[in-house]
Amino acid sequence: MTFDFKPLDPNAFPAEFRQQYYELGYVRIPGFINAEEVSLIHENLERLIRDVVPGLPDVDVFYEDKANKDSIKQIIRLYQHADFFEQLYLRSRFFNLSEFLLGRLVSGRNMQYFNKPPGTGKPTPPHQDGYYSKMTPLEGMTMWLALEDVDEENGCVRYINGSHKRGLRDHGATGTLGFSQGISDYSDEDRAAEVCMIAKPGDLMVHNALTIHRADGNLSATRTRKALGFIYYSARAREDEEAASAYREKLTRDMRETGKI
Ligand SMILES: O=C(O)CCC(=O)C(=O)O
Repeated sequence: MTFDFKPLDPNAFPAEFRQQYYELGYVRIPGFINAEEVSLIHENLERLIRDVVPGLPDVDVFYEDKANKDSIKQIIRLYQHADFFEQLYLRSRFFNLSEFLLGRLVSGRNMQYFNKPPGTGKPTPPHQDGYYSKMTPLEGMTMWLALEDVDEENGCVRYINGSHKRGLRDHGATGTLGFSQGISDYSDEDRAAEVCMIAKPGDLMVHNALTIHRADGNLSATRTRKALGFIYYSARAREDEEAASAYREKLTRDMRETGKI
């Protein structure tokens, strides 16, 4: 079994994808990859977790409980740890879709594995990815690929329609490993406006870097909640290197001091 990495012709994507992305701040694409491709991703993840993850630095893999190696919640820079994921990220129809949606040349910024282990998977605080990125202009997106059934019980991603049109909100410290900053004044009104992205394996959600989103913890005692995140920015966007490296250093220091990594 192989993954058909061949990028699709951008003209093969329907115009509605772009329209939804611009209007709502996200587009939901059921069945973006098929069941065989999902299985292949699972196989490659299992191999990576078995063979590569034990040797990764503590800033590239986060655990809900660092004493329990089965409690992985995030693997950062996935594409740097295995050729399969590099290809999936940078030479595939995911990359191609990002250029179609942005209408510009893009470059990859990060690819991550997200899990919420059963019972212990913590909530993802409300945030805007653009706050973390320190990029200008903020022409970016995250693709969130469900690798399992995702619903209210195991922590679906919740978006606020149109929130990408209202700029960056204030963020403050959350104490959550992997999502250290969250919207400080998240209100009942915000909660009432959320839309839960129930998903099946292979479904893709693509959100704008300004779209407000969050997820609950995993309340299930048995089900995991595995997903991949693909982050792309326009090729002309630049990182404020000073701000980004000060932010990363502080983050790493805080995570070490609080025993999270
Ligand atoms: O997986 C999650 O709970 C949240 C992921 C997320 O915030 C993102 O992909 O930007």
